[in-house]
Amino acid sequence: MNDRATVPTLENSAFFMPFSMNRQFKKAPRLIARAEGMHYYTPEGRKLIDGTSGLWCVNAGHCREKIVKAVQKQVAELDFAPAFQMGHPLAFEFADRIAALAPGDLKRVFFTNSGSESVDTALKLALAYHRARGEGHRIRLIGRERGYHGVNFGGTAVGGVVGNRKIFGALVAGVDHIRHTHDLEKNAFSRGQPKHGAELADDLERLCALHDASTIAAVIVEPVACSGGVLVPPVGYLERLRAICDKHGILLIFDEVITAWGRLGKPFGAQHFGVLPDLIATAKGITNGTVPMGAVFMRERIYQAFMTGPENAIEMPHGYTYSSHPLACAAGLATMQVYEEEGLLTRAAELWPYWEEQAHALKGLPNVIDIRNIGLIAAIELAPRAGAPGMRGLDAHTKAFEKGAYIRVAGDIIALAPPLIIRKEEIDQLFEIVRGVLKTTN
Ligand code: PXG
Ligand code: PLP
Repeated sequence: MNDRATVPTLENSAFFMPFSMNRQFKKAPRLIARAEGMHYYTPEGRKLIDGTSGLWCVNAGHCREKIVKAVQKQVAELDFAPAFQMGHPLAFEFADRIAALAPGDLKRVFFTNSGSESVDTALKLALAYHRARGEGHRIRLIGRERGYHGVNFGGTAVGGVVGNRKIFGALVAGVDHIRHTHDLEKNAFSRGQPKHGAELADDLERLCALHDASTIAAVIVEPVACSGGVLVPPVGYLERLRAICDKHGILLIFDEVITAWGRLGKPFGAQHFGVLPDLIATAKGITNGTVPMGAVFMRERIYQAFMTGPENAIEMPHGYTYSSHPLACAAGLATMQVYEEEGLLTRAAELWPYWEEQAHALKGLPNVIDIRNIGLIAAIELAPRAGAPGMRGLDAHTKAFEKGAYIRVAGDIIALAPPLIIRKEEIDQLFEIVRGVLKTTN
């Protein structure tokens, strides 16, 4: 036996890292050991500004005392409680607390443990809702090109990032996609919502004509497609999608796993855009990323459609062992308290103009072909290297880590979405590092 087989090292570690370049990483790891507020710290103690809120989830900043304490207290008091045919008080309290923040009559809440589970739950609710009302012929689910809806089968199927789909077979039957909204020729360097492209929503009419609208159960879109490269919806686009869904009796699902919990300056993206969907999938910032949790919000008529049979029947044969986990509910309640006390769910609206200015000041740096922004999100799109798409983005990611910033890249697109507690000086620092990265990335 050689030493490598018996002595575990990072390079031969058992850990199959998710969405990662395993072999490359294990040879040259980028480890994080500790976090506080706006920053991560490496094991050697190097400080990194967190430019993407972990994975778009740590909206109140890291290791917030109130949330830490709430989780510590909860784990010692009630570690786990079954949620099927049983309950614990925090689950009801937390559902009511977040329902109060939700738009319109999206006041009923189904708990999950992640964005992927929220998406698949929303899709199942949509199908079951139509069936409960005698429209079981509505079996199709429509996503959008470049959309990201997590990694479970339903979400992968409605998702539109080719690389995330192509190796997983036929996925789910009855799925189709509308066109994405990215159009650099017309909309490059837009500030906020781009002007051109509302008519791209009419692509849904094409699918209604092709499949017949009566076969379509739901359309799912991210109000802002974040993972797929920060694609901001054109002015009027979401309104038009809503109108087409209404015309044909199709449910509209907003996947707000990233856009909810203050990212666009309102609790939910739907409130920022003034468009009311029928279901909203959330996760991430719901617990500030501390304990895994997701939640699906639905309109009253959807909930009521399930409350019609005999009272001694299970209305929704769906749920997870860890739905409404006590630690997640405790973390979530403390998170909402921090959001409220510090005004974080509306802070992105205040920072927006400054954030926008600093982001667009990068125009003119080498290889920058677009800069776009909305709420406390910005993307810098780089021209791909000839024959090596994604490599320039990867270099930028590594260089940023060396220069003191943690950022995400999607191919050659740098995505920034820092914790909502960020101060103006820290916005300057973050963009200064990105500027240095762009100047030295050829
Ligand atoms: N829907 C949307 C819109 C998301 O952004 C999911 C569903 C899935 O959530 P879970 O919790 O199952 O991962 C997401 C997740 C990135 C990045 O850097 C984005 C996500 C996850 C990891 C990385 O773009 N989004
Ligand atoms: N697989 C098996 C064998 C199970 O017993 C369960 C849950 O009881 C699951 C999968 C689903 O796990 P979860 O509820 O954590 O999603």
